[in-house]
Amino acid sequence: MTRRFYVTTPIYYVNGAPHIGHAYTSIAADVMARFHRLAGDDVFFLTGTDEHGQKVEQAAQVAGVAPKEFADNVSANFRAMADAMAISYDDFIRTTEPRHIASAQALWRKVAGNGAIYLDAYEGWYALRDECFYGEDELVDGPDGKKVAPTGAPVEWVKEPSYFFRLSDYQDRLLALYEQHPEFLGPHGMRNEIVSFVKQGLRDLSISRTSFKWGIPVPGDNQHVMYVWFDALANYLSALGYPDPDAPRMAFWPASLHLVGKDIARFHAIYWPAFLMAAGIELPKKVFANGWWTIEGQKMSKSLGNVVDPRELVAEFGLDAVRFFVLREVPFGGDSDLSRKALIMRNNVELANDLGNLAQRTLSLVARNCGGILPERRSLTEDDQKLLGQVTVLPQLLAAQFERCALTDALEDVWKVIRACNAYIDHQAPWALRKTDVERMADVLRVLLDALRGIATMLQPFMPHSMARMLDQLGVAEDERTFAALETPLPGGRQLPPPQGIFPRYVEPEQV
Ligand code: ME8
Repeated sequence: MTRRFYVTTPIYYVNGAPHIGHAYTSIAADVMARFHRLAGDDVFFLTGTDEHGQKVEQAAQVAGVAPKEFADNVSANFRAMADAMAISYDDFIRTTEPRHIASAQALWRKVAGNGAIYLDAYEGWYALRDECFYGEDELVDGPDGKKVAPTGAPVEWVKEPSYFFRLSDYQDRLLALYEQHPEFLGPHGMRNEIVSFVKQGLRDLSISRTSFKWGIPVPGDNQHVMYVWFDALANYLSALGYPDPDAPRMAFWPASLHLVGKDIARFHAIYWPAFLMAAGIELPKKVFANGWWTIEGQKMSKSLGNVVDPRELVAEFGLDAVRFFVLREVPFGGDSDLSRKALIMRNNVELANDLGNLAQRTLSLVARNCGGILPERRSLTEDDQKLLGQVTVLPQLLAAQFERCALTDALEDVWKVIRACNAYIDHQAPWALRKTDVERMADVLRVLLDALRGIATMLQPFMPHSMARMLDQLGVAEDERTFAALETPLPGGRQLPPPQGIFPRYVEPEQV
């Protein structure tokens, strides 16, 4: 039976331009989506933009345009960024779309119908930058002696009528969820953080605002717009066609994985399951939080002028080198630093040298000594079997790594095989066999070509364009690129195209 895999990115606020942080989560989600497609699963991959709320309203005001027009422009920019990064989303949801508005309102009615919403008045701290309410006890001292949010965001005292969600009723059920399903929330450190936060006690949550208008009207009370997080989280259901039970995409619910940044784990691991419990809707299988990027050791910020547009990096280094770097540099889930030096090093050592050279050496030997024809697979020596054995287990090994969102470990597993191939080619020395034993030379090259096919197949989710080129050069047809297809060796005798370098070494312009 085909398994379904539904993966989401956060929907990004349209208050500013997309940067490498947004691209990061989207790339990781894309790698997961592509991996599951190649594994034969039925995949639905959702991304989009979060367009309501006071933060967006204010950004539009500053720009001097109407919020919808402002949102249209920035949302288009996010979509262009996703396209430039080869994000293979199946749908791009915008929270200003009628389908989303209707769906978020239906979710509200359902939660309210089950008695989990009541009208009262909110009085307390609100951080606009985080679009988040904070308790007095959560505030910390800011640089100028003023209290700020734990994230450093300024807070203001808000007092207005508000609908409340009975979050406090869900404390025990949430704790039971984390306890019974340890896989629901990762990485481990984040899980501990959320568990101890919930254990401290949950207050009911203000879920509507009256002091501004840029939001989805609360059903039955036009004075209120929904709190932007109630609106935003509903996107994961609205894109599937909720509340229509016959909408074909509803079969993808519950989501397999909500990939988010660590800044918004709280909303996804506490509020979202509580809203769903209140609505009587099945819970997502997993929420995983990625770590935070700094730039050359510094926090990314407009005032420091160090905000990196991923498209600029792509123009300089190439798309796949950037996709590879962000997932390779630091174990997925941890914080990472984007430094030019590290990016160039990864590109030159691991892509150009370890993998690119291996392919180039093998393919040029085949071109020069075998007429560019894929040799037959014949009997294998112990060394051959050992190497190919390492390749054969890759799909299974990587499936287990992906299951725990260990994307960096998955890359390391592939790199172990690449290093083994490099040791094998040096040890077997097919260039020397050319003079002494042509048949053995062909066998060695065939083993290397098979290993490279396995490697390139498994790396497709990470580096789709360059691995497609590598598979072209290895004579692997489009329909032979799934993980299952690896079980069938290619027939010998295929004419391979002339080899071409895939990963150029990067040389700093001043050194040229
Ligand atoms: O929070 N490092 O949107 P947002 C790593 N609209 N990831 C980063 C990053 C960085 N420096 N900066 C941003 C919102 N991100 C809400 C989400 S979902 C229902 C609503 C990534 O535009 C990371 O995934 O502030 C983070 O969670 C997300 O962008 C925040 O995007």
